[in-house]
Amino acid sequence: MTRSLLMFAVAVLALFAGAGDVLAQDAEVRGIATDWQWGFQAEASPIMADIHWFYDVILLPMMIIISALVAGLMAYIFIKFRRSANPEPSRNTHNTLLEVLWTGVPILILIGIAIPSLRLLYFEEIVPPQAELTVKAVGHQWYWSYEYPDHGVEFESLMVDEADLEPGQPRLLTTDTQVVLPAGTIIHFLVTAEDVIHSWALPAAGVKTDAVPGRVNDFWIQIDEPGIYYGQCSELCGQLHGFMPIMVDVRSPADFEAWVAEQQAALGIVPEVELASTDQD
Ligand SMILES: [Cu+2]
Repeated sequence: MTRSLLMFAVAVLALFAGAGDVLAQDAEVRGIATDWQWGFQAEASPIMADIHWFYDVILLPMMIIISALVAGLMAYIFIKFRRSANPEPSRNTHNTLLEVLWTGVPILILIGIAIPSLRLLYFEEIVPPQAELTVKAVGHQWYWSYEYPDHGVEFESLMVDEADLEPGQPRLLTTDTQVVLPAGTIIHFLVTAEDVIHSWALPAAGVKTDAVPGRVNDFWIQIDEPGIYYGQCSELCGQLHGFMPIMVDVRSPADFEAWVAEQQAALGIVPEVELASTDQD
């Protein structure tokens, strides 16, 4: 008996070890939904870490307790006060203590949710002053374009058709150019739209912001691990709404600088640093 239990444990461990190998091979893709996924994508930013905490520690336990309490009370009532066991029903219509309790307790529960919820909203909303880089996303029917005003870089990002995908590239999520961001850096992200309302969303980073024509919304994002993160337009924006994905490529700061230089060279932009040194000569 003990031996078969041991064998079972070893088999389960081997299964997990095997799953670990698969994950290790795909380590560069971090922000994507997986088969049989429960709950949120793994957190990739301080904001998503706080969202996880709010859900796992505050909301989910409360929901479980309330659901169990209500289900338990109903089961108790069904059994205790069924017609055969309780042929003469009570004529009571008021009970002051009970009424104060069932008003007061939900108010306390809501306050208990509101305090951490507002704290989280402020944390998401207020862009830290240490933001080192500004990136602007513009929604179009039906693709995104990006601008890096600090570097003069801008480009469009269109979905890759299913027929043109390379092995390992997910369908409906892969784009021809990627939003390249430096890892571990606080980035001020601006979002707007050219035609109709879109929404720029990246689940692993816990950000989703409407892109509204004539208005600039903003948020902050900080992703610590280099890798590929996927998102989608999250506002019904027309016929091809489902075909304007977001693909973010997070690289080390040095690789990001190299990418910027590459883009600037392709666009024929002289980097500001060089201009400054020419001025000094
Ligand atoms: Cu859209």
